Amino acid sequence: GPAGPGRGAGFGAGAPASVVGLLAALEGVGADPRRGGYTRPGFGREEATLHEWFAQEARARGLDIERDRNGVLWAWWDVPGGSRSNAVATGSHLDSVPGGGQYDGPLGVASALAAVDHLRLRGLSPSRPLALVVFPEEEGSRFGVACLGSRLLTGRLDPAEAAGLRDASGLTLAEALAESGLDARHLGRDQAALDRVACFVELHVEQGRGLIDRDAAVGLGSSILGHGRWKLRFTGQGNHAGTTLMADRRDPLVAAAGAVLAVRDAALAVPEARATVGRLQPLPGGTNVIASAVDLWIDARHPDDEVTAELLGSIHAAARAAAEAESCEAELSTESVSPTVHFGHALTSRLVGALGGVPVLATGAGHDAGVLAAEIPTAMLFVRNPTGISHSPEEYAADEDAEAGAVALADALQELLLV
Ligand code: HGY
Ligand code: MN
Ligand code: MN
Ligand code: MN
Repeated sequence: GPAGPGRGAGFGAGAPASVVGLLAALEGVGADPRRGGYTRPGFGREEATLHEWFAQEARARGLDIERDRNGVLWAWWDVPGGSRSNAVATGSHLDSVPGGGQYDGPLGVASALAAVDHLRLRGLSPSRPLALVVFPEEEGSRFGVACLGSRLLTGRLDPAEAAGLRDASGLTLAEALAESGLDARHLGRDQAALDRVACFVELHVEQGRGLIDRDAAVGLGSSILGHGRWKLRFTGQGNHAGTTLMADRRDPLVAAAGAVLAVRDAALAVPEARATVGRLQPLPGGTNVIASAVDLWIDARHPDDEVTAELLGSIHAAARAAAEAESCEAELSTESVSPTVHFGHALTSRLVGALGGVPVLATGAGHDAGVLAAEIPTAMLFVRNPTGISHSPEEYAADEDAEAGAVALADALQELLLV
């Protein structure tokens, strides 16, 4: 059978690794001196460093590491002499948004490693295998598609289209994969990988105030808010800032400014809707240059996917009007859309029991668990974030809550592994 507890970071002999100790090992990787926080784009060299850290911690626990054709990492605690089927899986991601927090993603991965230590110390000998899973590029910060790794694994994205996705520097996904020894021609739905897994649990730092309001350290997820991303490109006439009279201008940045306010107003008009422009890129971006084009990206979310579609309709109409007012053009394209997900009641209610009755709450953030939910019974565990802030260096989980989360994950996995 697998070796005893490994020698992971923050790890005394015979004690489970502390989640905080494991996270400390990632400290500094992708640290962002300009904005604070961490910038850890998916795929490519940066994420390979993070995945190598995970592989070392997994091997230190005697887990058998494999990387599938889409770059998803699987670390197996096999049943001695058993096959890799009917497995319980748990995990999350290690990439981040630009200037992101320390917990979004890594907390789920570190807690999975610590949960293995807890289960070993409890003397658990599972009757079915456990797989720790790390999904690449969950944030879609590099290639624009949210949950890119889990979408590729489940075939939710055409592999040829994916291979051609480019990051801001022009690097294609195919080139990024090649940097870490993967071949883009093998991308695509991996039925064999999916067939081995019977259920999936993702632990994640809460990215809202639900657990603060309930005064609870840990909770389970009920649903994931549907969300999508669209790109708006405004084109006008690039020109000289000094020689071009105001009346002679076709300034796409002025049109884009109108669109940003229209996005906010459209969401305000629809109860429960959220819409954000967090990224706007004037081209060429010179102080004394009237932009020739402007790209901006919209993140819009609503519990009802049809309402989200209508919301985008009104945003598109407003963008065209803003463009017309400046004699510019506007073009909208879809980057990725994720429908609202309601987690299966059976698995979640079983875990509510196993955890002694924790709150069950909705999340407004997307997760790989949301993509997998279309394939297998899936549940989410949330750990309190006393700031309620995420996708920001201010994202936080208190040490004792992080450790409580790992214990809760161990309890959930024990419940599932012993049948
Ligand atoms: O964008 C999201 O909702 C997730 O944090 N990736
Ligand atoms: Mn995130
Ligand atoms: Mn996340
Ligand atoms: Mn000049």
